[in-house]
Order: sequence, then C-alpha cells, then structure tokens
Amino acid sequence: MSAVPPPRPAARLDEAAYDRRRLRQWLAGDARADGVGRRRLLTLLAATAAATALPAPRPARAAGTPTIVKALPPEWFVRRGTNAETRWEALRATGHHTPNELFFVRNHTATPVLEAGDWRLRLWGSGLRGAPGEDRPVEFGYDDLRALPAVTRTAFVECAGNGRGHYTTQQGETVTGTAWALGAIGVARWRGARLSDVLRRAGLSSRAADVQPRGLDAEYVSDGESLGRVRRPLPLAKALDDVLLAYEMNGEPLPYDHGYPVRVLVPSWVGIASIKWVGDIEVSAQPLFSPWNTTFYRLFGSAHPQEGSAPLTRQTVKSAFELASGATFPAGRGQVLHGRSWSGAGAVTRVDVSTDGGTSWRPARLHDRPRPGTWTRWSVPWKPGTRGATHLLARATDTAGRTQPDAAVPNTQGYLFDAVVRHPVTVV
Ligand SMILES: Nc1nc2c(c(=O)[nH]1)N[C@H]1C(S)=C(S)[C@@H](COP(=O)(O)O)O[C@H]1N2
Ligand SMILES: [Mo]
Repeated sequence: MSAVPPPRPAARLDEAAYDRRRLRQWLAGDARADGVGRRRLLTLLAATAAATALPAPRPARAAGTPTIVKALPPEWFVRRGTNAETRWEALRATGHHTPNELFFVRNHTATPVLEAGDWRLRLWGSGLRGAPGEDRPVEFGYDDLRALPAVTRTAFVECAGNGRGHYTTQQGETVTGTAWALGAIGVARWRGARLSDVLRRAGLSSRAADVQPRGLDAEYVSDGESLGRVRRPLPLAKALDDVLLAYEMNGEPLPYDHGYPVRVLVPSWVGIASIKWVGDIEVSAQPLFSPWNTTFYRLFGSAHPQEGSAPLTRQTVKSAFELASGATFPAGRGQVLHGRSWSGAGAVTRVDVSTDGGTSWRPARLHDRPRPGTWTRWSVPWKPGTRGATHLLARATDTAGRTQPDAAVPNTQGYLFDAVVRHPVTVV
C-alpha cells in the first residue's frame, strides 16, 4: 500500500453526460463491457422500445428452498419470489430506524451464509497504481477494515422498483419485475469504513474512472442465461464522496440477509448500488458496464430515449402511510394518521395529506428534522365522518424542489415510481 493521493474536488455528478461519455468510449474501444454483449450495447444506442421488454427472471433455486435466512412472519412481510417486502403497518411501532428483523430483503438469488474470518475484500484493476491484475490484488480482511476510521450514517436502502405495483394498480401500465407496493425500503444506522479510505490505501491511480463492487452470492440467471455475479459500476466521484463499506446495521453486525460480513452502502441511490456480501472491487481506468447498468436500471419505453435513460442513480420522492391497505376506521372517532416521506434528491421538508380522496389538503406535522438520505416522519389528525370507502393521499416535497406528481412517467421495468399513492381505507 502506498501514499494516499489528495482527494479529488467533489465533481458534480452529471449522470447523463457521464453515461453518454461511457457509451462513446465503449464504441471507441476504450471501455470494458463485462458480461454485456456488443449487441446489447448497440441496442442501447439504437433499440426500439419493444426490444427492451424483458422476460420475468426465473427463480434460481428449486421451489421451496429458502432464499432468505431470517424469519419472515406474515404480519411483517409479504413474500415476493426470492424477496420479502416490509408491511407498512408493521412500521407503525418503530422509530426512525427500521429494526433489522423488519428490514425488507431483495435477493437476486439467495442469501449466502459467510464467515467474517474467511472473508477477504480484493481490489484489482487498471485503476490502481502498479495496476495489480486479478491475480495480484490488494487484499483487506475483516479486521483490516474494522481497523480503519469508522463512520456512522443513517441512510435508506430502497429498491429502484419500490412502488412498482402502483404503475399497474393506479395507472394501468404493464411493467416487468417484482410488484412491490411501497415496502421495499428501510432506514438503518450503518457503520463502516469509507470506500474512499480503502481505495486510497489500495493505491488509487489518477487514471481511475469507475469502481465495480461484486457480490459473493450465486450467479444470477435471467431467461436461461447466467449474467454472472451481481455487480454494478459506480462512478469514481460518487465512490469517493459518501460511500461506506458497512459492517454494522443498527449497532449489530450486518445480518446475513443484509450483506454479512460487509456490504457497500451508497446513500440516496437506488438499492442495487449497495452491493451486499461484497467480495471484490474492480477499480478501472476504463469505464465499465455490467447488465446492472445496461439491461437493468435504465428507463426504457415510449417516454424515454430509444437507447434508454442514463443508468439510474438517485431515488425519487415518495410517501407512505403506516397503515395496511384497506384499513378500517370507526366513523366519528378522532384518529392520528402516521406516515413517512423520503427522497434521493434532498431532505423532505413538506408533506400535504388528503383524507377525502384528493379534494382537500392540509400540511402534516413533521416529526423529524428533515435530513437528506433518510425519511421524515409525519402525522395528521383525522376524524372520519361519512361511512364508506375513501382514499388517503400524501404528497411530499423535498429541498431540491421535487414534489410528488399525480402520475409517474411509466417505463417498461417499472422503476422510480414517484406519484402520490391513493391508499384505500374504509370508514365503518
Ligand atoms: N450481492 C448482492 N447485492 C445486492 C443485491 C443482490 O441480490 N446481491 N440486491 C440489490 C438490490 S436490487 C437491492 S434493492 C438491495 C436490497 O438490500 P437489502 O436486501 O439489504 O434490503 O441490495 C442490493 N445489493
Ligand atoms: Mo433493488
């Protein structure tokens, strides 16, 4: 390990420009596309919308084999294939941080049960000084990582597809992927080493462009084809900014399902960036591609460029009530409705609530000091009058000036739903 280079100025992440540059570099032979066919990348440049509709991924394991280690009581979770969605009504009793037992799980395949004592993090690639190859990596053990300065940060992990089910139920759109309601999010207090510290100790070269963490879980098979292990390039500017290699979640070692012994934690970005069970990180002088920033996690469809949007980065703004869908309320009795709102673009500073299906609105009382990268809890009093079915709605606004729209712009894979959700309830 060699001397630490000075930090780069915090470059503004112009993500669309970043992506265009990478596609140009790839076409000029300057970028490596690992596991992405040339055809696929050309498709990104010249695809028809129809070519981008993807078949649903097949389960990688025999039916009945558990893909998640922790208990999934039905009053807390909805099982969705290899994944488990947190029920919002189960969050009512929780504080700002989601207890580890209640945190949603998104697994492409299945949770691997690893041992910290055997674990190594390998850093390799053309973006390290001396350019160590895959055969000559820089290695860190679990104790090496723990010996680095520790950082604690509260942040959500939210799937890019959170809310996807509402594209169908609320907007009548056909989209592929897991039909999450709004429970593919959790907030935890993460503790770990800074990725920037690890990169600098590994000998980061001034030529480095992208880093690509890769998980130790099984290869992901989609439509009969192995796409390799879960991995996704991260631009160096973000990697050096606020990314952690986390080994604790809410004061405990990471649970198996959430990445034990170490996961990447990329605040405010789509959940796929936060690679669990990280085993190696390629540090590349060339831009990188993987299926997780080409085929997946871009916006395709008639409202988007033919080649798809730039790879997804920040999350959108959303709100949820801490209530079951279809909850009932006695008429004439005073209630307090609770909920939470969050955004990847800034802190949520304002939430408006309607208890009459969207006719009238009033501001909610906020229960947290608004902070970026996490949710703001809120409440409104409500005394239901007329009996019958109605909808509760919440509309959040963040410090970046984003307000939830009435309808989300659709995309074929149902990412980044941001519309105000109409939460059905009945007054009895
Ligand atoms: N190695 C690995 N990392 C992964 C995944 C995975 O399947 N394998 N899923 C990603 C996705 S799509 C999401 S939304 C988050 C979910 O994190 P959680 O299961 O801790 O809630 O992990 C990300 N990191
Ligand atoms: Mo995800």
